[in-house]
Amino acid sequence: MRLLVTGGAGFIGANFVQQTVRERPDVTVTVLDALTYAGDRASLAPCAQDVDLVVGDVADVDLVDSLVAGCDAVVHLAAESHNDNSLADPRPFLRTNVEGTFTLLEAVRRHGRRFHHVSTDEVYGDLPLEGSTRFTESTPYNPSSPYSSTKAASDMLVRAWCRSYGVEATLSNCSNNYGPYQHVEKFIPRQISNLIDGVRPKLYGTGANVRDWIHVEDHNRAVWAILERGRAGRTYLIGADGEHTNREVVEALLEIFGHPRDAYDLVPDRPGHDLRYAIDSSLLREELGWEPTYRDFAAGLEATVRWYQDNERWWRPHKDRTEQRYRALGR
Ligand code: NAD
Ligand code: TDX
Repeated sequence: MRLLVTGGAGFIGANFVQQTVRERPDVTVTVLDALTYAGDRASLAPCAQDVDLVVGDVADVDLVDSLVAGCDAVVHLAAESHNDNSLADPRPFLRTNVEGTFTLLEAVRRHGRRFHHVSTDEVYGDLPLEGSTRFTESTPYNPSSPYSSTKAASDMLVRAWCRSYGVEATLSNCSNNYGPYQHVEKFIPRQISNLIDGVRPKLYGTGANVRDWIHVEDHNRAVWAILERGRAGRTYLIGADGEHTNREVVEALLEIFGHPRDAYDLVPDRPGHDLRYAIDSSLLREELGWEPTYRDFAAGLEATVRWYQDNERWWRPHKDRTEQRYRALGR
């Protein structure tokens, strides 16, 4: 199989490509990535010999057409992915997430290729902090931020291209990922790199918001299960029952570093901050037999801390600029 992976130099994409090269020698991988501030060639270093990296934009019609023509299937991960950035400047989110997905859909329609669209649980909005309701495939869309609204728009395009043009596409909406190669702007790597630098972790608001954490390798195994065995036109929710308040995550990190559990700072909240996400992944488990392998969040977190300690050369070049941006936001 000749696979085109968009966004393959980002966090989830680089893990997906590395895993694919390791576990599936029959698959040839081409990556299309614009290498924005979030993409890093170094994330593909362990498999650089086996992967063709094309530096370019998913909204570039001619480039996308020629790459799609030369592949059997596309896994689409390229996106502007950070909520805080989307609040500061939404424009790139429209271009990459909406126009980029449209450009890919038109190309797979022309060439009759299989398409998998990687999306987020944030398209469903948020859930109350109290209670045990969870998102399912039939929860109505209700996005809150510029980021999640552009992801919701891209999901709608995929659904419409399936129904109206018969494009053979699947969608997945996953909860918060953690693991190696995640940009230091995101919650867990920001706090780990702060702790390595002797800086106290920063919690938005009161730290009571809940996220449903899944290890990036479990997400990527689910994407492969859907690519191989998922039904065209279907949406699958991906989640590993990993709900924790942000405060609990920071306390666990402080414990790993041997600091008092309350050695964090509360900083001004994110505008429109979604309260709680939680995924019901029964469909994926029952229909495709997927199960997470990282069941112990504390152990997964500790392994992630070790990775950041051992790979400072990978994240250090991004740290100062990221913290400058947060300082400007007062966070
Ligand atoms: P990321 O920001 O780490 O990586 C995004 C990649 O896309 C980068 O390599 C970047 O260079 C590339 N890119 C951006 N704009 C591009 C463009 N116009 N053309 C080509 N490449 C471009 O993001 P991530 O966390 O790896 O997320 C990957 C996908 O998974 C996104 O679609 C995101 O919405 C989705 N997702 C992420 C999470 C999460 O917790 N991180 C959870 C669910 C879904
Ligand atoms: O310094 C921080 N302190 C803090 O309390 C940062 C950066 C974040 N937070 C909070 C905000 C969220 O409640 O931590 C939680 C996680 O924040 P992010 O890492 O920014 O993730 P989130 O906004 O939940 O979105 C993530 O999950 C869904 C990804 O960035 C998206 O791409 C994905 O779609």
